Amino acid sequence: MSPEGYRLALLPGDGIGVEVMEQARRVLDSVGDATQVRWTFDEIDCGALYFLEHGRDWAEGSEELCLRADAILLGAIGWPAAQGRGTVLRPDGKMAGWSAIVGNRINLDLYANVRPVKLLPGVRQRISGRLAQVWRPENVDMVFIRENTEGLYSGIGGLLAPGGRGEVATDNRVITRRGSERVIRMAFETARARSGAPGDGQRRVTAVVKDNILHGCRFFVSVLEEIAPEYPDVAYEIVLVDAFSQWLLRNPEHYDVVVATNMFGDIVTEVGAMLQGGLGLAAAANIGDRHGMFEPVHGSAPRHAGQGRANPMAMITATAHALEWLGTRHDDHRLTTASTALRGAVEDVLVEGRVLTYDLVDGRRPAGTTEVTTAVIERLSE
Ligand code: GGG
Repeated sequence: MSPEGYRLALLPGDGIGVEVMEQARRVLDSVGDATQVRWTFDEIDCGALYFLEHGRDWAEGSEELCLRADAILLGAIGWPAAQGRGTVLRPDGKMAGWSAIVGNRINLDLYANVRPVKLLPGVRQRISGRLAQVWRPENVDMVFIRENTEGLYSGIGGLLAPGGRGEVATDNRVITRRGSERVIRMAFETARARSGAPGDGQRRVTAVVKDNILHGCRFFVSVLEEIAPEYPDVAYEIVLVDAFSQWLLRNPEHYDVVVATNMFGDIVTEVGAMLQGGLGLAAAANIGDRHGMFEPVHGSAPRHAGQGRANPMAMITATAHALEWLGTRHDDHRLTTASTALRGAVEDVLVEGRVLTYDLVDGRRPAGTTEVTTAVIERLSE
């Protein structure tokens, strides 16, 4: 923090990322007015569409702006390739806009991707395309901690002998002791610190792996088994990712803190997002020891982009997480209080159920992105 307040790097990215980032900025302005906290925004154009225009992920100096920011907000990165399937790629085979998302995670050592999954009051899950009328599990309240800098997303690999009959594509999976230890430790610490408890009242860390097949997973499990005895008050279990995917839907109340390597974490957290009412509500925090980057779990949603209909609540909740993280880091109660108030304002709008985007209503006119944010800001200022 500088004497002028907090410096935030805003990375809107592509598609609806740009639309929801505008809403985050409105919310931050409102928090600033209410708390006298001063923000300095560095808004950085980036993403796949930026790449198509400029031949690079973002302008020179953007990496430094992220490095010096007190916190980073990210919208969404990625855009479909013009030739149909797949995403726009850079010449090195990485997704266009990579620097802003995976690059930032690696460069800023944002080693944990923390994704809370909580079914909030007033929210129904969408099943077979319709909002559920009957089934509503109680007490869906868990946190996923996904290793964020290595695994299958470390960017090591490529296409060998392209064009020939001997073509081989490889993606190397990197699992290190350091990378594993720090997310596993964070999982146990989170389980210990969390308020509320899973259905059976037992604090628990669930490790999601495929250790019957993969060396990296066996190693991850062995690291967990070394660390677990330091937390005798927290139970732990090791589950195979395939079995976990069905149990998560069958018995979501069982789960408390779930820890996973990078790609498994990416996939199972989207199942988690459905349990909390969809991607419009799911937020993620990329956390390291010195930096934090906060984003909605959803992507750029090209089908919905430019129509002003995207749900801004995931971005707003990510912003609340950023306020909480900043406030805790700088011992600034104005921000932790604002974070709680912001989460409360989102819940109020959900419970009231009048101003909701298309993903949360059936059979009546949905509200737009801006209207929902206005409703949240109004509750915030009450
Ligand atoms: N806001 C999430 C987002 O932009 N996702 C795009 C994406 O491809 N993410 C990969 C990842 O989260 O590892």
